[in-house]
Amino acid sequence: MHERCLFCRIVAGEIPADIIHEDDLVLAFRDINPQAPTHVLVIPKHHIDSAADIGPTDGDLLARLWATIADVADREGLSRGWRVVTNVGRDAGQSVEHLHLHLLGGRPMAWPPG
Ligand code: DGP
Repeated sequence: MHERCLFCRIVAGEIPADIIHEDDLVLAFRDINPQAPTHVLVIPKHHIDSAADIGPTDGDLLARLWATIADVADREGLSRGWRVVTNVGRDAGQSVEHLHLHLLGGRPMAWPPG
């Protein structure tokens, strides 16, 4: 755990969140500032700064992250489609330096994203 990391503190239960899935590897909770009717953040429980820091030993974690996303999308009823975004670094608008996948759905989405 990184003591000053917001998402590590959510994992530790120090900051409340609307948690919709938790297992040994990942946590999923609703974004505090939703950009779509469904906006869920899916994160690894252990600290990784961003997708740029995923390594060759993270295969099980990646599988779990994506399986969780598909399960949450199903539970949220996103049968018309959904989008996953992960921001890396300043230009992409990453504001929390703990890897998180945004699951967005429940409305039509434009492409390219802004
Ligand atoms: P990004 O900009 O890609 O780093 O996304 C960070 C997201 O985290 C942003 O959509 C808002 C969300 N967020 C920030 N602080 C909190 C919080 O305390 N609780 C929850 N649930 N979400 C948060």
